[in-house]
Amino acid sequence: MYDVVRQTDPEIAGILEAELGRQRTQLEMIASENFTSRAVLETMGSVLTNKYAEGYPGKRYYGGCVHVDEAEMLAKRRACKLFGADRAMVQPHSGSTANMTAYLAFCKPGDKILGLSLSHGGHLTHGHPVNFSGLFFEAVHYEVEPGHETIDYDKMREQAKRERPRILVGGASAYPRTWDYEAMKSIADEVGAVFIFDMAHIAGLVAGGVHPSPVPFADVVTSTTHKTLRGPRGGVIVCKKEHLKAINKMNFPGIQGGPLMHMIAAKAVCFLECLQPEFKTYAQQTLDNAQVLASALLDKGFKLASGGTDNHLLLVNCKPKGLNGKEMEELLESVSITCNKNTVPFDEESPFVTSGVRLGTPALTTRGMGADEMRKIADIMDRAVASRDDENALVILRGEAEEMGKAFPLYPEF
Ligand code: DSN
Repeated sequence: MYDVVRQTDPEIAGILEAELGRQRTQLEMIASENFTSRAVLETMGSVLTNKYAEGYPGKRYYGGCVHVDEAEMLAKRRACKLFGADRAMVQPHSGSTANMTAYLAFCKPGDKILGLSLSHGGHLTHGHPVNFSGLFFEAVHYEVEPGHETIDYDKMREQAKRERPRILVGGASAYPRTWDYEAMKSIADEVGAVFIFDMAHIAGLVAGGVHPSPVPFADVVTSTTHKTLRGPRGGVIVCKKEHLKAINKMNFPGIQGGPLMHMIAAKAVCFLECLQPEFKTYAQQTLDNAQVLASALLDKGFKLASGGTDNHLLLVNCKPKGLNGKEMEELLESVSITCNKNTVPFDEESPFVTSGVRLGTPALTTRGMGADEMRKIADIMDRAVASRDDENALVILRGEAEEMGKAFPLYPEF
């Protein structure tokens, strides 16, 4: 593997080999990560990277766009089919630029946006003060409720009526529950706001038909393509027909320059894969695995934000086990389980320490793992916590985790 790179740049080839080894060895439980197919990888590494194509299919600022036009049209058509959407725009380089495009298509700098607070599971681009969304706009936030740690839509309505935001944003990076899209649309309508839903985390579950879809309700839906969708790193927007013109214009020339045509073609491959019956099975298994993992962790005395999950991720409050999130992340890495520290609702620790970790099942489900492996992971976590000061015990647990990984080879043909 990487023979050509090795001839040109042995240092980078070494890094590629090492990262492939790490991905094969550790149990990947970062909820936003996944493993793409070889077809997606091959398309990303294709000659389409050489092409400039500012503009949109049929209306470019460069010649020679006949083939990239076909790729972009395929990606757009497939995204619409996959999500039952009127229109799709597949050029966003990332979820962040997709959100920036969506906001600026409807808002002017200084306008008000209302989204879920980052510390309650939201995302940086939903109005955090250090992000463009908090710098450009006047951002206000809703939160989850103490106790059940879910969103109260009556409170959201009251807040929206008080604040009169121009945009109501839904979606999250660490919220394990489903959303009431209908309530959010009626709140947005009542206060004259645009309803934008960022489904980056749950898009694959939505595509697989195992999670309710925001598409019939939201004016605009943004997403990344590399999380549960299992595609290339990038963004996508689907929207009602009447909004496409504003979305197109804001993405280019408003925000981005030349589209990444190799990534757009890889998005087309991803959407085709997601349209296959096997993807429904994958999405269901991702959900089932999260359920099994949640109940196995609860049985072992772990505390989960909101008491469980309706999607692919779990937010574990580590404090009852005597650790903070940073310590738990490090402990799990020492037994070859990769996850990320994460604030839990009403966290008293800083974002660099946190009280929790976020665990997700998409990547391990791609490797073929199921209920037995989820129970085994809960067991390894429990034993790791119990023997966290015993280096020998941790070495044994790391061996168990890595053995489990070996039974589900990753990119065996490389
Ligand atoms: N960084 C992503 C996540 O981990 O959820 C969101 O953009």
